[in-house]
Amino acid sequence: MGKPHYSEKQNKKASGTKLRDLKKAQEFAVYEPPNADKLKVARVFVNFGIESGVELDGQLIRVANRRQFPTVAGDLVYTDGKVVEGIKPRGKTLARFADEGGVRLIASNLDQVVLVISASTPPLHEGFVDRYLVYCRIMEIPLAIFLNKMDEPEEGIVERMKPFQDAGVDVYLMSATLDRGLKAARKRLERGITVLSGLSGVGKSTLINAMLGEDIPVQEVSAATKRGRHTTTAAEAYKLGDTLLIDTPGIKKFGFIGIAPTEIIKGFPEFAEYATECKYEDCLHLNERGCAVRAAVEEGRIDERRFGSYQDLVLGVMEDQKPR
Ligand SMILES: Nc1nc2c(ncn2[C@@H]2O[C@H](COP(=O)(O)OP(=O)(O)O)[C@@H](O)[C@H]2O)c(=O)[nH]1
Ligand SMILES: [Mg+2]
Ligand SMILES: [Zn+2]
Repeated sequence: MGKPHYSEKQNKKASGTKLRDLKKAQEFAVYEPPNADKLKVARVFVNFGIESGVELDGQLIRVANRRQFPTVAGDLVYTDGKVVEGIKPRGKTLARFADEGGVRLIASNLDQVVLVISASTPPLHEGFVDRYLVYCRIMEIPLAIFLNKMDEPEEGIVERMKPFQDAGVDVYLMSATLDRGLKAARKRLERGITVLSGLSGVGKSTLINAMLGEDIPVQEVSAATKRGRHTTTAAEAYKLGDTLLIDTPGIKKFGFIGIAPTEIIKGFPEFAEYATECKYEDCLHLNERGCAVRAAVEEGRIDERRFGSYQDLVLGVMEDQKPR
C-alpha cells in the first residue's frame, strides 16, 4: 500500500499530453495515494468536469476532481468523500482517438463493448464497425452489435451483418421504440460492465431508457444534418441489476493511432486460417507475392469488402507512422 503507480510529477506531465499509446492511456493518471488505507474506494458514474459523480457506500454523491486525476465512468477512485485522491489501476478501457490528436479515455473497467448501430438513420458504414472489431480484439474486450431501429429497416440491412457474425461478433436485432428484442439485449448486458458506443442518433439513450425506465434526455435526430445531436457530454453509468451500463455521447469518427500495421489483422479473425498459408511469414496481405489471403478473396472465401477495409486500415496506420 502507499506505492504510487505514477509519481505526481509524471501525472502532471501526462495530463494535457497527447497520449499516442493506446495501452498507456489505460494507465493514465492511475495513482495510489500514500494514505490509501485511510480512504474509501468509490465508483465513478460520471465526470462532470470539476466534480465526479461517484457511488460511495451505496450513495450517489459528488466529489471534487483533481486536475491530475481525470476520471472516467467506471473508474474506481480513492476518496475521503470530498475529493478524488487517486485512481485505481484500470481494467479494460474504451478510448477515443481525438481529431486534435491523442487518445482520450471514455470509460474503464469494462467487461464488454456494445456497438449500437441503426437499421435506418444514421446509415450504416461497415468500415466503422470494422474499426471497433480491431480495437476490441487488440484490447481483448468482447464486442456485441445491437442493430436498433428494426421497426424501419433499410433493405438488406440484416444480410449486411453476416460478415461480422462470421468474424465472431454476436448481433442482436431490436427496436427500442417498439420494445422489440429488448429482453435478449438486456440479458446480454447482464454479462458485466458494458459501454454502449456508436454514432449519435442510433438510439443508445432510448435503449437505456427502455431498459432502465430512467429519464435520460433523448433528442430527435437532427433533420438538417441527418445526424444525431449530442445529448451527453461525458460517458455516464447507470445501474443495471448487479452491474453497470455506460451511455456515451455519440462519436463521429473512430480513428486509429499507436496501432502497429501487424495488429490490424486481429480485427479480421476470419482471415487467420488463410494467413498461415502466405508465402512470406511477415506478409501484410497488401500486394505480396504468394498471398493466400488475397487468393481466398479472389476465390470468394473472404468477404471482399472486409478485405478492402483491412487494407485501408493497414495503409492508414502505415501512413500515420511515417516520419514527418
Ligand atoms: N424508429 C426508431 N427510432 C428510434 C429507435 N430508437 C431510438 N429512436 C429515435 O432515434 C433518435 C435518437 O435516439 P437517441 O437515443 O437520442 O440516440 P443516441 O444519440 O444514440 O443516444 C430519437 O429520435 C429516438 O426516438 C427505434 O428503435 N426505432
Ligand atoms: Mg444519447
Ligand atoms: Zn498474405
